[in-house]
Formats: sequence, structure tokens, C-alpha cells
Amino acid sequence: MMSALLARGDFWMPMQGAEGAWVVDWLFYFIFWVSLVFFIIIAGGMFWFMWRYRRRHEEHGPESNVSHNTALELTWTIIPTILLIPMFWWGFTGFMDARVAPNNAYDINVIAQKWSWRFVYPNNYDDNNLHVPAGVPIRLVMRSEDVIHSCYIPDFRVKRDVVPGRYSTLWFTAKGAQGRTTEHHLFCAEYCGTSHSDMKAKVIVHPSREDFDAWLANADPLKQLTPEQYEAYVKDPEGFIEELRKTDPDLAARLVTPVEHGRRLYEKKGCAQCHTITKDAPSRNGPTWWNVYGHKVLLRDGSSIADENYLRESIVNPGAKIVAGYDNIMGPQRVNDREIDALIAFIKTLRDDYQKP
Ligand code: HEC
Ligand SMILES: [Cu+2]
Repeated sequence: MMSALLARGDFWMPMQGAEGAWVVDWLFYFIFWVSLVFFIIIAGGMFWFMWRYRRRHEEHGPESNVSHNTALELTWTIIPTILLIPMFWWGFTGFMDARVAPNNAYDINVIAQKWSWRFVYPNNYDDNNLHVPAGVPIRLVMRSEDVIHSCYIPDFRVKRDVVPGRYSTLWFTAKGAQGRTTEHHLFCAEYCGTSHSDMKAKVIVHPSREDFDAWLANADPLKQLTPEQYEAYVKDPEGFIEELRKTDPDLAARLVTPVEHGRRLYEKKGCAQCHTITKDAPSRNGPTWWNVYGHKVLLRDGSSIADENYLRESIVNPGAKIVAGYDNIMGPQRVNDREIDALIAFIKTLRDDYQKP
């Protein structure tokens, strides 16, 4: 009931644009009302005692000496404890739910830099605004090109720092409206220099996955080709892009999806000498990349979940975590952040339960 009431936002909170937003608001209002009631009881009691026992010159009545009152002390211990339990419970479970994205989430890469946002989609289209479908869990995989930024979408009740040299993630499921797109604000919430306050974007929520897919297909960099170019591309994608690289390297780079880019780097950068990428390939000098993403990797000491940050570290600083049963023979690789994004995008596709987004 409360969530329906607050769908449009109120004095304290903006509208609830995401499915998990009501938990945050529920907890906020619970703590708010508990605080208000206790403020009135405590401050009111204080004033009442001040008045009731104020000093009066004329009278010197007998002084009481009550040392304690067990019933009263139990009451003011037990009632607050009962009130604290739901605060902790909702705070903790709400926090965990907000941190851990569901497995079927749709990944969008986010690059923050002074002073704009770039949202990169699987087809390598990138946009300064964030487009998402309603009703689909979205996971933002974010990195920064320079200083610390913070991705903040007040209507969704989500905020997370974006830090150079590592990935941070954030997830939400946006609520949509029937038959039309809706918009929300996205801000940078970490002071990042002169134009920090300009570092904002729109979140555009498409009413359905179909509508979003149609938008994304239309935004595909391939749409920038002339009909003749497109024909040539369809006949021989690799050859066409190779040719285009000579005349328009910018467009050529846009035509290569991150996954495809990663596959090429795998060959070009020599990863293929040591890593295999298919299910049954006999392993070479290094562990196979099949089924590594999202799985638990046994290390020489301990284990680690192979998420984006683990893969990144394994590429730029291979000695940091050594896979059990292998030697530390992989040198640090000369790859830039964009190439690491691409390699990870590629590695993500190498698994049994991979589904094309
Ligand atoms: C000379 C062989 C060699 C080359 C070349 C090589 N690696 Fe490795 N790689 C290894 C070995 C051995 C390990 C396991 C030991 C370790 O963790 O350092 C490994 C581990 C990894 C891991 C962690 C895998 C896991 O199962 O946990 C990743 C990711 C990785 N390499 C990426 C790359 C990338 C990307 C390249 C190319 C740019 C590359 N490697 C090139 C030998 C190599
Ligand atoms: Cu910023």
C-alpha cells in the first residue's frame, strides 16, 4: 500500500522507478517514524520533568532516592531491541539484494570520464544516455578513465562509485509505462572536478524488451553504412572491415563488437598460445577459458570467483593469483582498458549456460 502511495514520489523521496526501490523507502520511513515517535517521547518527557520538578524557592520537600526500576529498565531495553531487529534485517537483506545481481541480468558497460558517461551496448553502439528495457534486470559494469566518479540514479535508489583500474557493478530492474518510454535522471555523485555538476545523463526506460531491442538494432553502428557498403560487409565482414580501416578507421572500429574484438585479440596478442577456448580442447600451458567466467577458480592458496575484476587482474597482473596446477609463466599483458573490456566480453561468451543478450 505504501509503495503504491509513493509511486509518484513525495516530500522526502523521488518517485520509485525501479522494482527494489520500495525496500529502501520502507526502511527509511520505518526509521523515520520510529525516530519521530521517540523524539516526541524523550523531548516531551524532558520538558515535562523540567516543568514538574522545577525549583521553587519557598518549598524544600523531601528528596526521593529511587535507585532503579526493573520494570522500566526492561521496557526501555526490550522495546528498542524489538524495533532494531527489522531495521537490521531489512537493512542487511536489502543491501545484499542490491549488491548481488541475478544471473540472467543484461550487462551494459559503463565508462565514466571527466565529464560524461558512455554506455556501451553488446553491438558496440555507445550512447551518452542510458537506455534500458523495463522489467529486465540490468547490470552496469562500470569503470573510470580518470578519477573516481559515482553513478547515482535517485529514482532507482542505486548509487555506486566508479573507480579507475577496476570494475564496479550496479544493478536494478526499471519499471516502465505502457506503450511509451519514461525518463529518469542519472548523476555523478562524486565531486570529480570543474564540470562535475554537468556530468549527468538520462535513463530512458523502454516499455518492453521488444521495444528496446528494436531501438538497439536501429542504433547499430552497421546502420551508418551505405547500402553498397552494407552489401560488401555481409559478403565478407572481416575483409570489409580490414579495407575500411584504411579509409575510416573510426567507423571500422565501431563495426567490431566487443566480443568479436576480444576474439581477435585472443589471436593477435598471443593468448591462444597458452589458453584454449572450447569445451573439449586439451589444455595448453595455461588454463582453458571455457566455463571460467562466473565460476569458482581454485588458486594455489584459496579460491576466487571469476568475475570481471578477477579476469582483469589475471590479465594485467597475472602473478597476483595463480591458478592451482599452473606455473606463473604468463607475463603482464600489454593491453589497454578497452581491450580488457573486449577480452572479458569474449571470455563471458565461453560457457555452457551462455545466452546471447
Ligand atoms: C605463456 C603462456 C600464456 C600466455 C601467452 C597468456 N597466458 Fe594467461 N595464463 C597463463 C597461465 C599459466 C595461467 C595460470 C596461472 C596464473 O594464474 O597466472 C594464466 C591465467 C590467465 C587467466 C586466469 C584464468 C583462470 O582460469 O583463472 C586469464 C583471464 C588469462 N590468463 C588471460 C590471458 C590473456 C587475456 C592473454 C593474452 C593477452 C594471456 N592470458 C596470455 C599463461 C599464459
Ligand atoms: Cu564525475
